[in-house]
Amino acid sequence: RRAGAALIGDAAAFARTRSGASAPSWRNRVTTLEAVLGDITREHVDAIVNAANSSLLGGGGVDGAIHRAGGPAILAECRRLRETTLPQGLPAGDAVATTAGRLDARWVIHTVGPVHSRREDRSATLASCYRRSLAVARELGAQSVAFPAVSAGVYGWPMDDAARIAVETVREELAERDGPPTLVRFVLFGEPALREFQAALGR
Ligand code: AR6
Repeated sequence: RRAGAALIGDAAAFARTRSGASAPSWRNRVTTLEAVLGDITREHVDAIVNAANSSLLGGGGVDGAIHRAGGPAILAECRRLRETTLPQGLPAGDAVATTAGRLDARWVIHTVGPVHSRREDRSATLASCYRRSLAVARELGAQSVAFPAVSAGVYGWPMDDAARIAVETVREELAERDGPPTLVRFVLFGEPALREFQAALGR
């Protein structure tokens, strides 16, 4: 279940440590990035990312599973967000946190992926989902974050492309700054999705 792990961040410091130099505090400066097979609602992490829609009021796929498993407290907070700061809903590419209800996590970070289009390149919006979700996670102080394959279900994104954008964006974002999160885990439904994320992690 832990296949596909890769270390990023201060990889050079990590390599130096492994090759026998004195042990600096590289652990604080390295984030583990991994892809696993599973149901994201069963993850024990600080923040679980939800592939929501702009309404924030629930749906199918991973969104439906998160609301079912987490219970009504999540929807209640989403409704409050709609009544207060997000009357128009959450735009594609943005992210916002709520309680995780009964999930074994502290927060759910809701992000809205773009619907895939063959006519228009919306990859910047998909990348923004990962960037904004990590920014929200960092503001909360989340040490560990689990992502699903945003936009790769109902929203129609080809899995290879979705995986490449996810991995490249998270890598870039983590390399740009120190500190948490120290674990980013992609939790995938099915072997084909896992294979694409592992391939992207290996590049
Ligand atoms: N754990 C991990 N991955 C899952 C789970 C789960 N429990 N359930 C599904 N997936 P989707 P989208 C995978 O459709 O494409 C909703 O109705 C799934 O196999 O959930 O961003 C929202 O309300 C796929 O690989 O999200 C929106 O209206 C990936 O998660 C719309 O769908 C994403 O599939 C968002 O569509």
